[in-house]
Amino acid sequence: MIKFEKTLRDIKSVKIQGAESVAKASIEALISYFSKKKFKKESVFLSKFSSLSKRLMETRPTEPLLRNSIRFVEKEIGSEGDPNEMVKRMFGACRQALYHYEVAEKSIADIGSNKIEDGMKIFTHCHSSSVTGSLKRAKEQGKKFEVFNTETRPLFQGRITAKELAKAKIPVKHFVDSGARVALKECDLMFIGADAITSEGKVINKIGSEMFALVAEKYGVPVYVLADSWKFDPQSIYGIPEPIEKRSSKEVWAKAPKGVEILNIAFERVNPDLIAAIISELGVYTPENFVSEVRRTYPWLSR
Ligand code: RUB
Repeated sequence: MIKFEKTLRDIKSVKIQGAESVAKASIEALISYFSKKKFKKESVFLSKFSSLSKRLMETRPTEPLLRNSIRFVEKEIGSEGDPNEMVKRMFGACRQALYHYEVAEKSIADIGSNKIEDGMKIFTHCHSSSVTGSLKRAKEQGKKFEVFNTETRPLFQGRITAKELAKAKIPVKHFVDSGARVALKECDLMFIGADAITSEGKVINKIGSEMFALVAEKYGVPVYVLADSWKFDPQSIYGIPEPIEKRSSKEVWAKAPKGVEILNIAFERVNPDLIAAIISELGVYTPENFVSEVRRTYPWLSR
């Protein structure tokens, strides 16, 4: 119970951040919550599973990877049977989801690193484990390149990226967010992560992502989105917009004067026209082809 509540708190406060880490921590929290529980009635188990899942999904609204992972586990649990068999099926499905993240992470790192060549400068924004994974893989392959990254106000996730890269001995130049044009015009590639990908191929990622993609277009810098394919948002097929998380104004300005309204919008949509390709565990695809490929590979995601 304690681990479950702590995970909720850490996700809400963005101590656990990035779509992959949020989904992984949520699945681990479910495993931990149910690990020593026995149920006499299936309805009691199902209602507990559903209320805990709902609380996890509400922590970060812009996270289809988390929602899809929970749907995957729900599908495997089924709706009837011996409650303790259902719990076993839940554990099995949670382990499969964790395995999926591991395989996806490795494949994205391998494929993403193939885009990096000696002497390149790569721009990135915020902190994406999919992006840092590819950069670290390229470094392991002995490639010599440099990363330009943003600090990512207001929560400075860019510092997590910069620290991680420095630790991996990858040269990194850190810019204030408004220095992104100056940084991008020197770069050969832009790598960003994704929180959600819609049926129209729009990518939702940290606020600033489309602005930087527009700058990248001006300088002919191709934009690659590195993302686990389970970030596809099936609700978008039915025209339901992906919710865009708004966070507390206090993160931007703790004691703002009266009369100043602060809009702390956490994410934004990136137009598919600005994206060279989406790199997922399925391969390198244009946003349009990515959507066909993910729906073909995981039919349950669209149901
Ligand atoms: C993080 C962010 C990341 C994506 C992808 O925002 O926008 O680019 O989540 O990350 P926040 P990953 O810090 O608000 O969660 O590739 O690790 O899934």
